[in-house]
Amino acid sequence: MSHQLGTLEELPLDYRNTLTDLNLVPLWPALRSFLPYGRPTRACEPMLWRYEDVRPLLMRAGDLTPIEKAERRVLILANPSLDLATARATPTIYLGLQLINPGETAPNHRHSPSAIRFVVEGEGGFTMVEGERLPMEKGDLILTPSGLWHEHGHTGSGPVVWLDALDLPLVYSVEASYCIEGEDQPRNNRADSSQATYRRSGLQPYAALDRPVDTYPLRRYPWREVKAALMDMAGHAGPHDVLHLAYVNPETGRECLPILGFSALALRPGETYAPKRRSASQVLHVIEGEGDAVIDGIEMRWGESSTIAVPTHAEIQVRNNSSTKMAFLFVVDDAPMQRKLGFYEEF
Ligand code: 1HN
Repeated sequence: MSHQLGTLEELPLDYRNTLTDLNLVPLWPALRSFLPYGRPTRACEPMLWRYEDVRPLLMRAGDLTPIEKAERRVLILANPSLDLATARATPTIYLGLQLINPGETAPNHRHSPSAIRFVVEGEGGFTMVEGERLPMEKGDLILTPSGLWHEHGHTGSGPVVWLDALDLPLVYSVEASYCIEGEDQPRNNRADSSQATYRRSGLQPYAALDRPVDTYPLRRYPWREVKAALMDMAGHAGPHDVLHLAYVNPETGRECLPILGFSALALRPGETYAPKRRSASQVLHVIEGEGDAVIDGIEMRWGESSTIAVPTHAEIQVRNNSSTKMAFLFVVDDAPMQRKLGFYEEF
């Protein structure tokens, strides 16, 4: 039963002062705010960034700041409800839009947070991860897991932009975030594993059966393949089936990174996606299409390359406004962490 709990002010001042002197705090005045009934207290509010607002400023950063002075030329998508300086889109998810111009390189390093890149525009960009060259085409998902060397380059023409998502807020909050710089990685001209050894789902190199599971066997998920899989699914699904595919480790069938999870969602013309409330916080990034969303009562209009932050436990409705075209969204969430820790829920 919900009793009215005692407040700090009810306690004698000398008692409170003695507690403070001894670094002690009474729980009961704060208990309800630590454990509110039914739903968590959330500082995080829904937030939308439109690419047409960010792009000119990112291009200007390209003129203002040479890559050598930036290492990573990024504008962070910071949710103002979470304090801009803490670089969070949601409590666990860092987001940034990164620009690399032709001929530029972002030097080799590795760090404790895990990152992904989701390509927004341009051709000729690539990320090297532990010697594997991963080409970047619009919509491709590239993994740079915790502890793995990674550097970026651009051998094409015109700007290349991608969305970075990192579990940095979580790793930083447990005071475990750090980085090591390294020499350039040796170049090899082999095709990456998305084109060679892990080309089709359900198949893996035979030799992999006799060695321990590879934590990160596939580090690039080409959008061409993901889109084809969603369209094949649409062709066989009932009209009310949700077209939602998870990016997984092909050897385990489970999420491809430990903390953040990634998935792709297709909305048919006119379709509204109104999933159950989830305990995970999320980010929705528009790959193609346009529409509206209502997130915890906040209405927003999204278009190509818009990015939306969704708090934990949010009520969400996302609608494809086109009567003729499909819309495609890339989803980042912290459900893998919550599942591992045993508190992931849908309501
Ligand atoms: C990082 O390593 C990259 O490698 C981008 O491109 C953004 C933000 C915070 C910490 C590390 C990159 C990052 C980052």
